[in-house]
Amino acid sequence: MADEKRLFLGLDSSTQGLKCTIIDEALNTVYERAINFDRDLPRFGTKGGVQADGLKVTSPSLMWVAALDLLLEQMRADNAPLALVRAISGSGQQHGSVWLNAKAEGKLRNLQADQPLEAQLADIFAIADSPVWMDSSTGAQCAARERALGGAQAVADLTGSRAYERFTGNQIAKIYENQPDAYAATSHIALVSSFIPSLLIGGFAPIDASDGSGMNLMDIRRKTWAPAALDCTAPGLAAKLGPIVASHEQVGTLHPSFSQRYGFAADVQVIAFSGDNPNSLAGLRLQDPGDIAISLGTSDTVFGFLADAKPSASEGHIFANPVAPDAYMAMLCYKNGSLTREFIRDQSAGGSWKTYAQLLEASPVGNGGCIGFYIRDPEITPPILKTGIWRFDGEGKRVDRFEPAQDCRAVYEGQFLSMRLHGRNVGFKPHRILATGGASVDMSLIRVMADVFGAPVFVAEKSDSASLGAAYRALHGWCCRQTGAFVPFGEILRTSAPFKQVATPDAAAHALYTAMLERYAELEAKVAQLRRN
Ligand code: XUL
Repeated sequence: MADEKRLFLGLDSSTQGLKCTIIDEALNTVYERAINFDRDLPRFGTKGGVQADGLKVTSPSLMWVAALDLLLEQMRADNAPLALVRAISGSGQQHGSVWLNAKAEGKLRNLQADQPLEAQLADIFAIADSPVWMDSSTGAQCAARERALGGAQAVADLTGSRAYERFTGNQIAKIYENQPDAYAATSHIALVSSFIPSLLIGGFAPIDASDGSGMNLMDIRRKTWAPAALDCTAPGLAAKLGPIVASHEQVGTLHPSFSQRYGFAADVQVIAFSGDNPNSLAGLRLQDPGDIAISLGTSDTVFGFLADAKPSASEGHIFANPVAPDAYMAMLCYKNGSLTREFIRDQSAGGSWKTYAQLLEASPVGNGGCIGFYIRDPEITPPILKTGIWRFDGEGKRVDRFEPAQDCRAVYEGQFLSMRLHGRNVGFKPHRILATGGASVDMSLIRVMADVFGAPVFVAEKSDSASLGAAYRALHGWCCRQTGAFVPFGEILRTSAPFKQVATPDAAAHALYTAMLERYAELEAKVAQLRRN
């Protein structure tokens, strides 16, 4: 058995679906499969994987259980090499919370191989719908918790971020206030990233430090729950949250029912799962503070490796680093990502990306000074709750309309100018950008990215860095376990192929964007003011 192939499985539970990637020790992908919640599990009635009701956005918790059943069935039907999997890790959409009742622990422990998980676990939830990261309904709790903890900067210094609506501590405070009975009936609060491994190990898996950083509850330097943050949230919270572990740690062994039902080996290690953005940092192999990644998806995120943490009350997040326990990562998150780009494509380019690219090509770099803010969903960076479109001409005068080409260019340029502006404030000094996510195949978008930042852009061969990063982390955690000591993540990556460069910045275009940046900042501040109206 010693020379038998060893495989590592990464699962990615994103907003829209569940995906798996299996790699070998040389980091080759040997199997992939994905399911989409809306398409493959229509009985849960989600749109984009969620149920939205104004500022409140949730997903049915049981849908994630059903998704795991379905994905595993499909893997079995494909004859995926499950028997060779040595370790599993995973990604979850960040911040979402799963509320488990008193029955949950026993039901998880006693999982049976002859039934799907969904049939066994339908009644383990104290709250059926999990608040997810798109929820912005906790403004009152954010304000109250910031007051209790000494202000926004104090919360950022303690937890890595000021209080954000989607961060789990604020969500928990809201549930405690509005549904005290449900709170009392909750034995355990999991993140999406600790819930999926809980299903796998048949018990409550701990939260990892990197995803734990997205809760406004963890002391970002000590990587333990911050007592003051717990105290101003809800009573008895520490017991409901359980411990925090480093991201490379093993959280348990795969429950025997999975071996019986799907043919996994008997001793598969389950390594702590983490958030999708931390896993993307692993999947994109960011190890140098000059590297940043821009992930273009439903939400756009910008993140990079940082040696030290300088949390800011005005923008961005500092998380514990998922592959280097003493380091950090910084991240900016935008809610108006692909859906907003698609909205302008539909409005101004007849629904065609090809027409969009032609319109972009035909319009001048810098858009003749026209700048637009397209807030289709309440924005996170900078915080703008009031949705709307604000267009300014070259003189800074607000106008009602742009030409279609101006709208197309204004969306792309505005998104990257914002990332450059706010990225500078969290300490990014990019020499190299890795683009990832669905929209990273759009070369006209990538061109604008390279020119705005004045840095070359690379793409990973595969655009799903969260799932791949989870598989890398399964291998990493397994290696740490095998050697009995922390193994630097770079050693795991030694055999990885270099990323492909897809854009070189144009110096003249970059100079133009640099000149435009301060005007962009002023207009953005003006638009952000409207939040108070
Ligand atoms: C990050 C965030 C989103 C989700 C998307 O803070 O809220 O990027 O992680 O899954």
